[in-house]
Amino acid sequence: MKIGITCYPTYGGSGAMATELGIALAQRGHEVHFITYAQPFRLPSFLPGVFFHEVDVGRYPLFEYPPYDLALAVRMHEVVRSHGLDLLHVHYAIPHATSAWIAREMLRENGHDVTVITTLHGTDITIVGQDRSFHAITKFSIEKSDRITAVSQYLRDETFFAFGCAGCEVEVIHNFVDPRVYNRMRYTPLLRDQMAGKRVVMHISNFRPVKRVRDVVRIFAGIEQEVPSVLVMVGDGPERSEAEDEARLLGITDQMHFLGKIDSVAPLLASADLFLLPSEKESFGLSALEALASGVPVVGCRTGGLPEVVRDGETGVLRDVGDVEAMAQGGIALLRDEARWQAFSTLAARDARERFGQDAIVLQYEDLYARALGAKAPLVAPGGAPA
Ligand code: GMT
Repeated sequence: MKIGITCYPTYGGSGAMATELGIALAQRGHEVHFITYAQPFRLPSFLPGVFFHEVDVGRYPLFEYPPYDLALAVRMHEVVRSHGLDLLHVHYAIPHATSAWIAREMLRENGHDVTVITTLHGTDITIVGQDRSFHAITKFSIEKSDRITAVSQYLRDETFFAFGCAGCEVEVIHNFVDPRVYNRMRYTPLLRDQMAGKRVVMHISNFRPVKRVRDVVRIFAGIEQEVPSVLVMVGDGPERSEAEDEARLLGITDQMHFLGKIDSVAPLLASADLFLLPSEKESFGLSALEALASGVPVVGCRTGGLPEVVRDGETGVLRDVGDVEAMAQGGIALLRDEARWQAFSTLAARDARERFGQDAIVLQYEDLYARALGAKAPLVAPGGAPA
């Protein structure tokens, strides 16, 4: 198949997932075209079967807000025509599903067609899409997609709750992880070796308010009082200074390390003993899955889609949002009991592979593509002949 993929190419779980999917599809013999404003961060410079088409928004003094969504639609239209794409798979509804709809309408004007598949990732439904400025266009664009998927059952339910989407089918296809990459046996635990016998607690995110990074620091402060440990913060974003403030306030700056943005986190996770993800709401929590696959138990909140990923009491500890004390206690209990930690770690890696292994989930996407293409009636030109 010839597949166009559009996603946010900079840091973030939806872009990471879309890129890994594209790479896996190319390895399975498909031709994959990324159409976006920058090369996706997880995409190496060259891979057989993978192509990148940059969207140029252009600049014009009149445009205070250059219309990216229109430039994207035009590029999609162009790439579908010039490369004969079968489908456009867009990740994150806004504005990608809208641009894909425009591109498809433009194609239809000329007797062509393309199948549009939208994967909902999280805040496109739970936050941005529910903003008054975007609600109607999000609902419209979802409903106009040929197929819709959501990365968790929770997100599927939220989509119906927030948008109604009468007559829509939303299939759950979970995020996935490549167990060949996320495997602690594969890497030398360099980070741990530097920490002088202390346990390594880790957080990876884009440091947005939804991640509650102050809670990350508070949970760690509780753990650190009982178990000699360090907190490694990976990523960057608007709330980083909040985390630094909290660390200063609690007097634990020396035990914290901010590594900034790092593309390849699997070698770091191989050094971690505990992963903290106390977000307000995660539709899935891809970073938690990557931690679990690396044999790192997760401490987080029992909201959103995280309980679909982390098994409370078996592969991690889930408590109420904001209950930093309970999350710290859960972490301490695990770090103090080596046999228990080992049991959680082993099951985490196994469960992640069994339920969210890349190969099986990529097959689910392939199956969806085949069904979506099979369901399309061939276009009929005005004279009755196929277009
Ligand atoms: O929705 C977002 O906040 C952005 C998105 C991203 O690009 O990072 O994150 C969402 O998609 C990920 C991949 O499917 C999920 O693992 C994250 O849980 C989800 N984020 C939220 O729901 C906050």
